[in-house]
Amino acid sequence: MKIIGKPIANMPWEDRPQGFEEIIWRYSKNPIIPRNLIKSSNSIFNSAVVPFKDGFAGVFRCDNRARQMNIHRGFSKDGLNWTIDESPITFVAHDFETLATSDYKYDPRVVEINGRYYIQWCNGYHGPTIGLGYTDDFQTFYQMENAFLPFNRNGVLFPRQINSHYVMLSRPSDTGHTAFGDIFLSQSKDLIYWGKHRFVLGVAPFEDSAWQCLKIGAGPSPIETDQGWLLIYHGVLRSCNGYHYSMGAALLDLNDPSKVIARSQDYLLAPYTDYELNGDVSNVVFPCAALADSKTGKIAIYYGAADTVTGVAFTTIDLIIPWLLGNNLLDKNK
Ligand code: BMA
Repeated sequence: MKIIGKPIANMPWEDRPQGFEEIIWRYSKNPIIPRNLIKSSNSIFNSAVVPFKDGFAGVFRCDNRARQMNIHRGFSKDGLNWTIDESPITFVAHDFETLATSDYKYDPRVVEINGRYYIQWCNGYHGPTIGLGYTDDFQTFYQMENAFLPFNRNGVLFPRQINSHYVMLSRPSDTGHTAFGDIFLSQSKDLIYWGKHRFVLGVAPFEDSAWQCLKIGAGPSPIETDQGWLLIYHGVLRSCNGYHYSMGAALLDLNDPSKVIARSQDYLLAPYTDYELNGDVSNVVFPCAALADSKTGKIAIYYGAADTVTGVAFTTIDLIIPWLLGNNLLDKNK
């Protein structure tokens, strides 16, 4: 099984602990980013990273001590130790027509497409919708038009065009703590006008897979593999004590990613550790980025924990794909 894409020279990594049988394991020094890494922050979580030059760059969700939500730039040599700017990213308008307003920005994703780094985030514009911007150098950042009307969250671009279209996943929602939500796909020739909307993945029946029965949303930019697009996503369970956020995986058709080949019945990772169980919002793991090394098949998933800190978990393509195909919810429903 193969990851299709560039090799990552200094891939962040830690071997699976001896005797540990699970297909995913947390970094032993988690959380890699404490809530107060910068002076102004209340919490740093749900953040995205990308290989950049001889190391890594990232866009981090930093909620400040007025509990305003914004996104900040960061750099790292090894993908594990980060420096993050004290001030939020300032965007300039992509063109004179662009409406570059944001009441807030949160839950960023970053993906490189043909040498340009595209940032997607939840943008406050008369309610949450999908903000879109780009940078070529992580110095100057441009904001484009919002991709969709409010209300929408979890906008996630694929790392290349498919059939000559940019492709974005999103999760139409409402103004608040949306108690519903499925994943849709939209296409664009120019990253401005979006259409050809298709349903991709819905919530699962409670009795089959309760961790993803209330709402779901795409996580990192999908990883291209020889088996299909590997999508890591979050799913939500409503318990008697509030929402629980876990992560799972799906495999989408390479040529038509609205077609689902497999989705995991079991969760991949759920809140187990203290920093996932306890924080500003308890019981949350929320993936927003993955580094995938085509040379070794190693995958590092970056996720927000309890809406407070950021952690990393590791797996490999040879572990996750067989697990997914052997644990396919779609087979159970045949
Ligand atoms: C979602 C988003 C995420 C957050 C999660 C858990 O609706 O707001 O940013 O991590 O809730 O609170």
